[in-house]
Amino acid sequence: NVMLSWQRTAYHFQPEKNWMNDPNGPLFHKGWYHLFYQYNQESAVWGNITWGHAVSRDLIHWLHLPYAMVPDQWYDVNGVWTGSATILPDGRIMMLYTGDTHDVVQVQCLAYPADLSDPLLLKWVKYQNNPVMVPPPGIGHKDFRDPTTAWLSPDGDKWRITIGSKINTTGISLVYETADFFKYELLDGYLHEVPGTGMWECIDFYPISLTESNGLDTSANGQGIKHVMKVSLDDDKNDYYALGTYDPVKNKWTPDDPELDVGIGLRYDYGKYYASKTFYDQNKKRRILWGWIRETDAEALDILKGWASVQSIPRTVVFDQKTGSNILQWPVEEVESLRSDSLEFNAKLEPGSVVPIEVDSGSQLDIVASFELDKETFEVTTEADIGYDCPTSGGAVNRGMLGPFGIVVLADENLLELTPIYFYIAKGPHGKVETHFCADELRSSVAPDVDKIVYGSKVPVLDGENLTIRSLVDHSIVESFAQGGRRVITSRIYPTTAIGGAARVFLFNNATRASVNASIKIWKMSSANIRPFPLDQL
Ligand code: DQQ
Repeated sequence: NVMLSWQRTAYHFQPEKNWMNDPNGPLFHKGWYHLFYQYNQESAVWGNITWGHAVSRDLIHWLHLPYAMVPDQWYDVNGVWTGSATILPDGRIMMLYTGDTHDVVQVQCLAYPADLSDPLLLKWVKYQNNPVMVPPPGIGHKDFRDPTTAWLSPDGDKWRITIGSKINTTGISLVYETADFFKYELLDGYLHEVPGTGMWECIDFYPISLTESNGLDTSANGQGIKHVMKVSLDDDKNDYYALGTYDPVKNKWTPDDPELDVGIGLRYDYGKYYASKTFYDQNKKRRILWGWIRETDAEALDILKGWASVQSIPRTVVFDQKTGSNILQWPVEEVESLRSDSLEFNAKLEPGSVVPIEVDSGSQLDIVASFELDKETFEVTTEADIGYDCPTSGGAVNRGMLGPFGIVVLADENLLELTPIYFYIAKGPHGKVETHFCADELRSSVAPDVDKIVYGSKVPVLDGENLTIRSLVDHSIVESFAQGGRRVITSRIYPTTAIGGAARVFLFNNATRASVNASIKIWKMSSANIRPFPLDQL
């Protein structure tokens, strides 16, 4: 067990023990950020789902609080499942969540704080007439869950929410309208549907500004606004999103690009990341995204180590005005308060080079790296080899003309364990030069029974842009952002020797032809202060 204890993260949110999954009902209230989460009080596997609760002033340092809700009513005794908060104009907070009933039916329930003047919102009241929504005709009793934050209907006197479901293998989003959060009416039709995508879990639906860098309240709509729709696909356990337009009169959302429709196109994260949820932070006028980072080892190992899962560092979400076709995700600025002792390094990386960088706490780092093809290489980009796909192209050992090159993190001195995060430039099927962003976990651990996969996707790169990576390294988690957050890959890895002070960082260029000018800046990251609730307060 000692061998596994160092896997715990230093600045990612984790309960002290046991199982955690989806983030629930994030909100800002009276100076505190609140995070609720799916939690098993009893063990390190999924079950007995309760709402864990923690608060923070800055989204980085946390105070654990007593459970917000436990499965103690007929309508949620099989689990207090995922839900979302809505803050009403008069300051009231409405929390809608899914209850799994005593006879295993998914129903929607309402809860609210007992005392709004309490900044910690310690006590939650379940509405006496719960459930407030039950599966409508034609919807499976086990296919009706995860209500969203509400937004105002066009006439402004009612609220709408959407809930994921499926009909056969078509993923659908049902929309309900309510005036008071107690009584709900199912609207005709679906907000959206996509054949073949299966059950839609944890839908998120929110406006995004095309011109401003601030976030928008969930009810915003009109000129200069698009709507993001995100679904968590139960069938493949990934979070997919698409940009589109919301017509509140027709109650329809239409994707900008039908070929990149929700569930078949872009992902929030090409690594391990699921059941995510945004909220509008009225404190700093930004939209913040939370996501659940799952384990990728055997369940028996989770039981052995006594805990499972981590929450991502919260990310701000904005529209990418440069490409116009994706969002940008970026770690909240507060995470930079953990930075210290920076070092900078520049090097020309010739084909086949691996350059060690001297860091003394390689398991807790914030890394920013930038790569530029050397001028004479740039001239031959049109000769790049054809065809590349991170997951199937063999990882960082597979050499091509113009890739891979990038950084290596959580590596031991002898490179027995290492996780390369890299770019690879290749021509696509139509001869166009494309850039791929990958994370190679094939050699991330010598341990058996852990997933060893190469993750990644193509990333848009505009003329004149360098290739950039930001990686947050935290013991067994690496969150990597390419091109300012156009693509993200979260790695959940299990090194056994590349741990603590022994973890190293390298720059590498494994291309056969490209010379790359690299510059890297690395900060040491302090541990966040994540404290238990003081017992004398109970
Ligand atoms: N997790 C919850 C469900 C949700 C799923 C149950 C997604 O409400 O659909 O723990 O991970």
